[in-house]
Amino acid sequence: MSSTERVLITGINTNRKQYYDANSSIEELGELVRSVDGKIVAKITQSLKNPTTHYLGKGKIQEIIDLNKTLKFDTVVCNDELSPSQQKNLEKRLEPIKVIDRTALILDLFAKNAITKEGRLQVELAQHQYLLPRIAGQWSHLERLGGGIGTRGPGETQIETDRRLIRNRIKTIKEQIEKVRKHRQNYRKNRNRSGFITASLIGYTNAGKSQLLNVLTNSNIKSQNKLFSTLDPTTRKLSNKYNFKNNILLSDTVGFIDKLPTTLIAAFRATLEEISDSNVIIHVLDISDKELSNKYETSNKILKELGYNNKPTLIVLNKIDKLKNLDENLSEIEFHNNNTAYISALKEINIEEFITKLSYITDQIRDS
Ligand SMILES: Nc1nc2c(ncn2[C@@H]2O[C@H](COP(=O)(O)OP(=O)(O)OP(=O)(O)O)[C@@H](O)[C@H]2O)c(=O)[nH]1
Ligand SMILES: [Mg+2]
Repeated sequence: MSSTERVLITGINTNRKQYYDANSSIEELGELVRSVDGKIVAKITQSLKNPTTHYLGKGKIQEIIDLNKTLKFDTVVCNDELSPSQQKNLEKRLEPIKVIDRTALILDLFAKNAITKEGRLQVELAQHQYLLPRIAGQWSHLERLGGGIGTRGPGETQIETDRRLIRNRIKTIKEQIEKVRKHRQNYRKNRNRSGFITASLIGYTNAGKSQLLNVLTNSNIKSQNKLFSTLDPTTRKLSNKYNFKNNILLSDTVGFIDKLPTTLIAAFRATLEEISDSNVIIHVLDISDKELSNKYETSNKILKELGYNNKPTLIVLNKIDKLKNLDENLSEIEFHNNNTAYISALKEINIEEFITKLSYITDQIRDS
């Protein structure tokens, strides 16, 4: 997405039990659009029991077409992953406006932020896997030439050729990622042999994981008010100034989000294994976020899906500098005092207390 791209964001409220209410979810979609530098010009939501064959209802689609006459947007972004046919149907109605779904937007953001070769490979894999079932739609112009005898042949052949090329590319990328993965595994084995305890910083995107890593390890990783700033894992030794008894390595890695595309989780396995091999999980949360408890639940759900939910965990409630009092935002969640630290990574408040609580956990690991 380019910085001049004008975007209408849209979503449906299905009234089913969801981690987010529709409004917060659409606001987050807005954050995703801003993170790829798109300019939001309008927002439209609809209450529907289920998405239609066009994702939105007829009336809403007409509303969008009418709105476009004055607002002139280039792109409509939908807040769910569209099925290939929903995507095609909606595109046909809205032509020439481009239609993209939440998954494609997240993939775009990942592509923008991937720096290392490993990161790029993983994003490319996820992109191809997303594209494969959707490739037919891209040849729909041939169908519109009239369809039937004569047009079907070349179109189908081209689709098959495209699919074969994508499948080949997927195979090559998977082999390359597997090499990186083996290399990482060996590296971690050596590290564990040399007696390090390892801790992974995990949590919702934008919670302050990288900021905390920077403070604790005296580093300078990019930390910014955009979603998915970090894609590639970074591992550093805890700074000496903390006088920590145990040798500890901290890893920062990719953040979580509601409705995280499954293609991305699968593609980022090599990166996420950094978490699976660590002894401790440091779950970072933004205490000032009004969606705190939903985001906590979402992150826990993803951890569980990945199978990393039974590790010793320290909960970090970050950004306390933004609150007037500590109880302000905690009504819905109960945290155990022993494994919870209230800090500000940015203002470096209560870092010592955090270190004490982390020592408590690492001592137990050492002694077990
Ligand atoms: N006020 C305040 N802002 C903070 C604090 N910690 C981090 N931030 C800000 O929150 C934003 C996100 O911080 P990051 O460290 O990039 O967050 P992250 O969890 O690494 O995010 P991703 O890499 O995108 O998953 C940045 O603008 C930080 O400056 C804090 O303690 N207080
Ligand atoms: Mg980060």
